[in-house]
Amino acid sequence: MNKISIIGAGMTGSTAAHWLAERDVADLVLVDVVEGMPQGKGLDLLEALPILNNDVKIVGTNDYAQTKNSDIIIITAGMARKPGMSRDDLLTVNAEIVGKAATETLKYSPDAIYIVLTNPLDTMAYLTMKLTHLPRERVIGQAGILDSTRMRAFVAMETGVSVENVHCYVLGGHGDEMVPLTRLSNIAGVSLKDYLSADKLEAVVNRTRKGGGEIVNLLKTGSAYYAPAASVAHMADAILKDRHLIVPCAAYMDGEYGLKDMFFGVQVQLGRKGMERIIEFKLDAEEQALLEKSAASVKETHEALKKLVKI
Ligand code: TXD
Repeated sequence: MNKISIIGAGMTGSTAAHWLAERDVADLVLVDVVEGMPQGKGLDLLEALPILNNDVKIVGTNDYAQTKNSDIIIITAGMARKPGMSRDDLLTVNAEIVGKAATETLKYSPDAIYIVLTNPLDTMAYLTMKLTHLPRERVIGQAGILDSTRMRAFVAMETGVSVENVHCYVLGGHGDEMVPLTRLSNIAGVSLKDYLSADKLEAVVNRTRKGGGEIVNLLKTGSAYYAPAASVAHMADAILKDRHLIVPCAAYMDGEYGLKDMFFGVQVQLGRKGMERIIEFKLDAEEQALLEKSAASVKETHEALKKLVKI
């Protein structure tokens, strides 16, 4: 059986375990610093499995040794955003937590593929790759699937069309400057630009960009976790089943779209080796300019990190 270890058994980590247990693809280990909590959540989830007719093993622990020989390490450890807090405010505190999670797990699972969720996402994925010295195929950030599924949900709500017919692509950094590609996004092959009025399209784009904040403001304590966790489960499933699935994820840029030495949301193909390749869209000048603006803001956070940590 495959093995996935999830570091951080908070809302997103434990919900990812829930979605993954339902998919029946791997044994699961939940790791957290809080004593008893990952054990309790793991046991609770395990006790649900007879109802699902599912024999995966689920363990909660405070001990990294239990993550030994994981195929995938998912990092969700860290602080969530509070109302009024930007993702970048989280940088200092989360860099320390993610750095430890990455280096500790690598000792026990030198062959694992890393999926990072902790915010600021692009920069935490960058930190993970720099600290572990893994090739870029094996460190991926989760953000684009989430931003795109949110956009798909909003378009489906707006048009009354099935979500199955709605295909949306959100590239760029996981922040307010993310780039929902309205020309390339489509409903059953018809560009959103042709399907929706300019006003409605703008409203969908704005709501997508602020999708995380909308949930934060409603919840008041903590941030979104159902859709983020479903997104990471989708990635892990595609990797373990070697599906060669093309989805937007944060990947290490080595010249794509003219960007270098940074993590950024692009279309990637996921398979058993991790990030198998990056697929570049042919962007028009306006789209490329938006992407570059988003890249500049991600780079700024990367630079802030480099002042804090020697990488
Ligand atoms: O799409 C995305 N990338 C995101 C990212 C979507 C949702 C959440 N996103 C980010 O993930 C969020 O901004 C945070 O940075 C993390 C975790 O969010 P979550 O909502 O799950 O926060 P919780 O519920 O507070 O859980 C965090 C857990 C909590 O149980 C802590 O005890 C634990 O992390 N934690 C640690 N675990 C292991 N090791 C260490 N050092 C540690 N420190 C805290």
